[in-house]
Amino acid sequence: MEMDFKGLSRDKVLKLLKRVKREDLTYDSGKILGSMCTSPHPLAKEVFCEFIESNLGDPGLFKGTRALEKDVIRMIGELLADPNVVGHVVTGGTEANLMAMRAARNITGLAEPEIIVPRSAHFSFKKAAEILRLNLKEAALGPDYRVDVDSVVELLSSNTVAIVGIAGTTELGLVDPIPELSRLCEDEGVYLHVDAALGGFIIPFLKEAGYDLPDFDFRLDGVTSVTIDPHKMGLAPIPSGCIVFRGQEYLDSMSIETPYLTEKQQSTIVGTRSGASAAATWAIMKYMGHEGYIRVVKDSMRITQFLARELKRCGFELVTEPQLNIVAFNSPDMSPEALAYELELRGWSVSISSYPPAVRIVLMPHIKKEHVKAFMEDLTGI
Ligand code: 0PR
Repeated sequence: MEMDFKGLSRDKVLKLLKRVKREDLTYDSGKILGSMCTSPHPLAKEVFCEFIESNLGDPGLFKGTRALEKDVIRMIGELLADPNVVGHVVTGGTEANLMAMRAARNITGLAEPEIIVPRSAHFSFKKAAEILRLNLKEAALGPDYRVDVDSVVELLSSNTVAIVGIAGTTELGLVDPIPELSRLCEDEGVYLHVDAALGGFIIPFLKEAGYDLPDFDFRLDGVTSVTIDPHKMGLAPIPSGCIVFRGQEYLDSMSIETPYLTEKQQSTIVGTRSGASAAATWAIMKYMGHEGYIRVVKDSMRITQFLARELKRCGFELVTEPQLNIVAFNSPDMSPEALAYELELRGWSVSISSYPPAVRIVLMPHIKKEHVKAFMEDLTGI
């Protein structure tokens, strides 16, 4: 559609949009089974609109919002066992991982920097490697699809600027052996970044609820930085990711002078950036409290276990027992692609994992038991 010379009426614009929006899937329908995002909480949406004009790229103009961002980072730090962390509310896990790799590279200042990431790492590390000119080395996974620490040791060299561990892998939702990686990084004096984009708003609350999960955060002395995304299980609106570092020197290592702005240094990749996300994230964290998030993650795990049990009962094979809220499975007589295609014809949007190939279901809070039952009916029908 071209832009008209004379503007349309408000009603006309909204009517046109309504028609287009019908083509979008909605989380409420329960049909989105392959997404790590979900409907933001209504309070978070309200606060987001309230702060819509706030720009954290020029924080001196928005001192209130800047204070909210600092509060969010402190709350995230407390969740990750170090309230003194420094960091920012950024656009999501990709920008957070990019900032971590940039800090690791800058602080070591090596001429031919290399990073070691698990084979299961999110593709944002490939973007980081390309943009920052890092040599990316992929560590093998063990038979349990978690990173094989021996393989990390083999790849380690005098050019290594960072090792990455994942707390909640994108495809299978598994937690790497972060305590072992932390010991290794302490011994070798190497930067350890933990990508907890998914797991960061899940693992601490499941642990509080009594689940047995490994440490992945600043309790471990070797951990230097953590990515954690409120716009996944944190129920915040997109875009909201957080990057936190153990000390100010990491932010300083990548700060750029911004002479004519109200704050003279900037470490984020993005310049003009949403203050609305920081405010909405603040609001939802204060509103939910530990108790609220514990309820959300326990509910998601209950639905995850229900789906896993149903799949096994109906003869499907799970790739692994789910550790967080992702179930990956295969049918004994159909490829994941063929199955995903048949499911799509019935309105279900699932995704397919690459290693190993399987149908992958992410059980976010918009997926209720009745959706899983309806899904199982269609699946067994196929
Ligand atoms: N780290 C991990 C472990 C991730 O899983 C993801 C995203 C990122 C980093 C990057 O985060 P941003 O996408 O916020 O930059 N994982 C999901 C994925 O790629 C993102 C996603 C969300 C995909 C919703 C689809 C979707 O509908 O699968």
